[in-house]
Amino acid sequence: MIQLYYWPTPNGHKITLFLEETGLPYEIKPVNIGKGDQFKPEFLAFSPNNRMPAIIDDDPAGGGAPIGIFESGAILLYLAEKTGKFIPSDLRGRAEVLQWLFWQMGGLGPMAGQANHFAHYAPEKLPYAIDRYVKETGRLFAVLDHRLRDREFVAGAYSIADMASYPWTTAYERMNLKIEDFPNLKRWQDGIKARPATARAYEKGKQFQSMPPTHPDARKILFGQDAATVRRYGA
Ligand SMILES: N[C@@H](CCC(=O)N[C@@H](CS)C(=O)NCC(=O)O)C(=O)O
Repeated sequence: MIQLYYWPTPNGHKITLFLEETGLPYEIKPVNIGKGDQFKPEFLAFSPNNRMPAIIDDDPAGGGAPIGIFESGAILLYLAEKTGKFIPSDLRGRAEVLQWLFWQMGGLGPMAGQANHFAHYAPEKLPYAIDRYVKETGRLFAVLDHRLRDREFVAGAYSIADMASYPWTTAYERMNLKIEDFPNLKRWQDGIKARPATARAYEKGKQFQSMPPTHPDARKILFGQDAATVRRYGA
């Protein structure tokens, strides 16, 4: 059984997309990030970055002690290797998927996250920051759109590279982007949205109610973190 430490955000959705596609048994352990569950010692013990998603696999290949994993890209890769699904086994196919997975982890996710932050959550509207991150997110959307001009999915068949990127493209309006400017991306998005596993994954998230990140209590927890926050772990 996979214990999934989860909250319904784009990074959380990546993992339920995978688990619903494969039917691998899992149990959701909610991590209400607006209330500070990411700082609970039992969570930090295997997810030291105080971010979700994270998993514990009680039944790792070859037996032995349960394995805990944090970072959504590492989790997707671990689960793909565990099941032999959504990543090709040949050298070239695997390299294609991995480069697009890492592209999402190092680029699209962080940039879209900052675009959203400065457009909606920053206490001051900082034109330079908004412009910088919206432009970069738009550039990354265009890279994905161009990639999808002559293929159905990002890298061969539907894979963990698609699952990583999809949740970061659906909230394009919050990044001040127009989906009509990215027609190939839109076609790809529509195809993923129509998959029954995608519907199930997003449905799973609806049972968890988030306090808006703009609520003063949530804002303090989510946007007030610094080095001292980490040094307090285990105190
Ligand atoms: N690189 C990490 C990022 C995870 C991340 O940023 N998670 C957010 C929600 S999407 C979180 O847990 N935030 C809690 C916090 O900021 O304290 C991953 O891909 O797993």
